[in-house]
Amino acid sequence: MYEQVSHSLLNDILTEIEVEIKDANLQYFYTRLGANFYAIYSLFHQLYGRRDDFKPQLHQLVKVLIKSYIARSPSLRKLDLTREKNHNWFLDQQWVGYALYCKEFSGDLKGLQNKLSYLQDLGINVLHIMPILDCPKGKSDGGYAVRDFKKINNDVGTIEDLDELAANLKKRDTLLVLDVVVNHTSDEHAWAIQARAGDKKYQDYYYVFDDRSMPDLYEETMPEIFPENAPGNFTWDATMDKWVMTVFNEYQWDLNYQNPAVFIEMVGIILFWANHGADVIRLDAVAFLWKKIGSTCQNEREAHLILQLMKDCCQVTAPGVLFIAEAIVAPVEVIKYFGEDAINAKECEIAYNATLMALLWEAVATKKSTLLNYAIRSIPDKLDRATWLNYVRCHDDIGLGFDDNDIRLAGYEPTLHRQFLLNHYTGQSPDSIARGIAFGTNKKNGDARIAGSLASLAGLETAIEKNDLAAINRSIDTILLLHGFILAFGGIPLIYYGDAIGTLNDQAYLEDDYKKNDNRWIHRPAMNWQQTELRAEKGTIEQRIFSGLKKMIATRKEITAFADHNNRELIVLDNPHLFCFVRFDGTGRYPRVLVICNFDHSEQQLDISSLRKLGLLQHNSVKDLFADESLDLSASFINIRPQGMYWIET
Ligand code: OTU
Repeated sequence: MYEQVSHSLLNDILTEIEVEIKDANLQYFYTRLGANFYAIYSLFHQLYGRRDDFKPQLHQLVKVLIKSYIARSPSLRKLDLTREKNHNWFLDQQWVGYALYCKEFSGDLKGLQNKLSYLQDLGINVLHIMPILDCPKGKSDGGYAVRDFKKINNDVGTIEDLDELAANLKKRDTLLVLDVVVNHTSDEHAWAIQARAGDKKYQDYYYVFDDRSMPDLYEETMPEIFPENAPGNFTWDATMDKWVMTVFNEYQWDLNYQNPAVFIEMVGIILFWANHGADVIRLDAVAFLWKKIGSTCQNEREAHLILQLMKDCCQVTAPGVLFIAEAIVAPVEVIKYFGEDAINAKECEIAYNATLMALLWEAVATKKSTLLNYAIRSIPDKLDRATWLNYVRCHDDIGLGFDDNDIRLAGYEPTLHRQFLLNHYTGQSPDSIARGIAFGTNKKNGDARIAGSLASLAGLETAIEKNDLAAINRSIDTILLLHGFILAFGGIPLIYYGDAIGTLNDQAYLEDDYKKNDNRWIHRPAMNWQQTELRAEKGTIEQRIFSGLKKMIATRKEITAFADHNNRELIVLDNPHLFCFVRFDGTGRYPRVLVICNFDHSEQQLDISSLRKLGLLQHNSVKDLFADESLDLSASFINIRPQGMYWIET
């Protein structure tokens, strides 16, 4: 949009900057800057307009955008243009993700290159390497306490190693996902060190207070994120002689986005990694970006303005790069991280679907899809140009953050039901063989979350110990069912490292002084490469899971109806153990696919007539793409296998 005030300011800024910049090839940059500048100006003004230094700060921001564009390689600039032409490219069903810790997976970045064939064998083409930036040893929160945002951790390599890896991935048409931990820094970051030394400029990068009066006000309404390990949201710094806001661990200092300098620094860092080949940037803990007294300091409107502004800036310099919002919050809130609309108020193209993840575990525990059915309906429709990151496990805990109303609608009492799930997954109920542990128990309100590897939560560890073949089979079926679900539901499926070979809980963290206080390390083991070899040995657990998953992935990529275009319709069946939805292709050219899952351990009957009334399953023989076999529909019902998954062409 053209608007005089912002445009004439832009002209002033560019006239000054052009004196310094001789790059002639800025045509695409200028058209994008022109297109987005009014939005950038307005958002920056809403956030920082009252400050005396508003203009010089905006000037600095534009300079960062230009400089980052000049540093952007011709091949990445070309990729930006290609993606501009095909802007829905990431909604395609071909994308399948994998998240890993570099050190645990492959030792280092060089080693990771040797493991790409393993990932390709599985069908992976989106690789999320969890934070690899410089962190203090022992005070790293698994990489989420960054000391230097532009330096790779010595343990895993150098920036040249990353560049090489990024180039290798590009050749393989695999997307690279990197983290930018936008909400906080390590207390050993240069900014924190200068703040501690008394530098006012850098104290303003954080939330720093002389005494408890402000912290106490904040604490009245702020929940605790790590109540066991890091109670409270403020930490006393003896050197600085001040309190500093630390929502996560006490060594993770929250950045203060009320200071535009912080915003500009972080935009520079996002663009730095975009220029090192990241196709997608995962923005950590975005719900926390703005703190306000009297609120939970999560999901504040300004947090959204910051993300919109980050997106607008990134689109000027590196428009091909996508953002993932890591916001583990209620569905009505998480949906807002896509932005209000895809053109004027866009934020992140991708968001973690934590609600779906937790609901899937609920369905496994209850063997029913009742809550899943209610709660999925309360996840509002996403924007057209946005997609979910669907996952079963990740490096974090599982929070039981369902909506109380949905739990009640499903016929359960919320507190009791959460307790049931917690008991189930921590192996405390007699009929559960799941083996997780409670994470983040909050003694004040009784809340707790769940840690544990997918396979152990699915009962595999106990089943193997008991040498119970039937239970082993059920666990494998659970693992495949959960993955089948995220591959078919719509969105980018994200597989967690180790899960494709049924990796169990790892107790090694208890021997490590740096890890033993954070039991999420139980599901962050070193990848066992010997075990991966077993995937080639027929009949092994590893082979059954890996080949099952590999086949599902290959099949997903063939099914155009699995691309994510809001092309899903849920179908409610009478049978509470079954979950059913239809995926269709917007063009109507391709067959629809009816997805049916059975969460129960026994066979269930599906009445065909109810589906026929909906215009589905009209023929007497249909193809199940999942098992690659025909299904006979001449009877009035189909028998649905225990924990079975069907992708039926209809
Ligand atoms: C994220 O986590 C990371 O994924 C964690 O590994 C980090 O410890 C944390 O940020 C701090 O950097 O902030 O928006 O329930 O889901 O801490 C959600 C715990 C987060 C995590 C939560 C999450």
